[in-house]
Amino acid sequence: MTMTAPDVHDGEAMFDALIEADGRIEPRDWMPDGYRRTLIRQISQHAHSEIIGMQPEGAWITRAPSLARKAILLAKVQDEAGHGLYLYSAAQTLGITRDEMTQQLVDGKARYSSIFNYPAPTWADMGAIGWLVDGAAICNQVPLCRASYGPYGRAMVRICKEESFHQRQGFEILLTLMQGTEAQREMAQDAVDRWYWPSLMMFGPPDDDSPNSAQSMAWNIKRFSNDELRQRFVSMLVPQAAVLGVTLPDPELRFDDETGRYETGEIDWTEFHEVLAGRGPLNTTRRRHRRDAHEEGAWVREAAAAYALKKQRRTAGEAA
Ligand code: BYC
Repeated sequence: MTMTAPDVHDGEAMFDALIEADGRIEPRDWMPDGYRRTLIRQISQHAHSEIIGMQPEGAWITRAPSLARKAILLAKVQDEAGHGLYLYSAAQTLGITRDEMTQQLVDGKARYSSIFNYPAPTWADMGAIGWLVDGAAICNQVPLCRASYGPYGRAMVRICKEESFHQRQGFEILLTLMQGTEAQREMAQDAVDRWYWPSLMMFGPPDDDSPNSAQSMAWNIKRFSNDELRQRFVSMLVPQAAVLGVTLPDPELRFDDETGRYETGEIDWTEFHEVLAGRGPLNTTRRRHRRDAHEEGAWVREAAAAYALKKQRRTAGEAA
């Protein structure tokens, strides 16, 4: 029997059929180069966002107002490290190494979410980050559990469960502050005022200015457009803001009975593009901090690699 090499066209037909049937693509399956590149871009950016996203909250662990608050915040930041690791692992199945991705981040060649370039000067920022930033993350990420690439979709399932705990802890911080003194209520409102608009920008540019959306939706990576998800997020926020007693800082925000949608004021896309271009309030600080931590942690990676090698040799010696 003669064996023939698998034909690229068979792989392509199989890929197309799987996408058409809303099936899952796995690491060893044939996939178009563009699909692989898109996933590496999105998953690595997502991983970097989780890792850089640890910084604003990490800085509050020692300043949390009680032991219980400290333990909760610590657990949340550890979850984010875990999310980064699942996502780096998912991206590695596509043929890029973790070292390459980290290098791209510290060299300023890789993106991470715009939201993490803003400062977190008060304890209320921990509440606003949880409520708004993790809230936006859930809206964006729940549909990603159904992303066509298996390792990404599966990683997202656990991430989303943890994100929903994060969102609730942020809501609870704000609720406690809003039931406190006048100064605490002002601090909560101020944090909401600062994080609201940047959280809307997390969903990416408007649909008519989103170069990647159409192809990513055709490949079942993205399930909804940037504007659709932003709209879902605003619909979720309005009743929650009423329970909290905070005002969303958009005087033009209103529900349109005809379209059944919330209309928001104009988002400042110039600010978004400035942040993406590296000129946000804290881009340099965030990236420098990550680079320093990477350099200072080199000895830990070397020690772990030496230990793994020693263990491997010992096991091989025992087996011989
Ligand atoms: N920030 O064509 P588009 C978290 C870029 S972490 C920066 O619409 P796409 C958390 C975009 O990359 C959650 N860049 O792109 C962690 C593209 O540039 P390139 C993070 C942005 O990919 C710790 C260009 O703009 N979540 O929750 O179809 C503590 C054009 O955009 C942003 C994810 O990463 C932005 N906001 O859609 C607390 C979700 N928006 O790459 C919380 C996964 C757009 O062509 N990612 N750009 O140079 C996605 O769902 C999609 O990548 C996006 C963008 C919706 C973000």
